[in-house]
Amino acid sequence: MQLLPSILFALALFAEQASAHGYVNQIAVDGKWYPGNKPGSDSQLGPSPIRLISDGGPLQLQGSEARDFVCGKNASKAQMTVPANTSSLVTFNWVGMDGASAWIHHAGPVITYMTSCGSQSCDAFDATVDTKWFKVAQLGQLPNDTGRWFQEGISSERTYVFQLPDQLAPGGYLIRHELISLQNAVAPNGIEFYPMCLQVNVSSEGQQQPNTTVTFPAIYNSSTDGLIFDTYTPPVPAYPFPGGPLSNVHASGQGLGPTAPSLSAIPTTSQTDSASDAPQCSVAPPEKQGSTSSAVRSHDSQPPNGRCLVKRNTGRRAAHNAGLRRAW
Ligand SMILES: [Cu+2]
Repeated sequence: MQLLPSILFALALFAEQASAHGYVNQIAVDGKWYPGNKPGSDSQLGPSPIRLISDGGPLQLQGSEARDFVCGKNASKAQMTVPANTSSLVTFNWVGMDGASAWIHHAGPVITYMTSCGSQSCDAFDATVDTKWFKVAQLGQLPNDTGRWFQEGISSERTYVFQLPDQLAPGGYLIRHELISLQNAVAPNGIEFYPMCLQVNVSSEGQQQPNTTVTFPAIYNSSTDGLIFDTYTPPVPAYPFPGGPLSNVHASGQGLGPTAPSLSAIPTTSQTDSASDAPQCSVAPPEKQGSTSSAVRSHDSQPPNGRCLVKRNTGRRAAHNAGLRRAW
């Protein structure tokens, strides 16, 4: 039965032409939201920790600039570097190009890397020159349906949340967060990359150093796993994530979070150091986690009530035991 995949592929192509893709319009650290500026705009919303890109279209293996694979198209350094701790929850909100509609793509992994800004302040750190990134999180197919993806939850206005590695050494970091869309990846050069970068300053007493790093775009070459993949024709195999294995320094948890507040509801940066710092989503205690089954309901319009699918600093073994492991 080959007809169905062909139709789906045709629909995907149509959707591609009719759409304008998207971007991350705001991020949160432990529930404190920070807006980002619209791609190509000139900082109308003011300073942000999100590196500004020039447009929200996809990067492709052929035809895109090498440097754009680092932090997105023509990414420029951001003015803010926001405070975080080890085990902080970092939340990303993806939207369509109008800044209000939902992210449009359903199929493909969500991968997150970090790199130290070294002795430089992150707002001065040029990531385009041989920067070495370690992979802290990756999220792919739903556990019981390899033809469907957690990204579908993002297209249902859920956020993506991960917990910073618990033994991360202190200092400034860039977080490179990337959606990869596979709806056209049945053909060479059909895969789409949407990387973005966020600047954080981590307070920590940890001292773990990553043992595995990659560079962009070098990691994406003709022999890279997962760049040609058919997510339509069953049985869909397990996805071979590109970007190498998870680093020894990796997230303590990850998952889909609740829908983000609208941008207009976010206090301006001058008002942020108040009691409103409480996390947007209360974190499920380990024994009530149920993370996988909650996450599977990613196409529900309502997220699980106030609940992130990650949990607070109980270590990565507990996170794995709680069911997140299958999503790594
Ligand atoms: Cu697209």
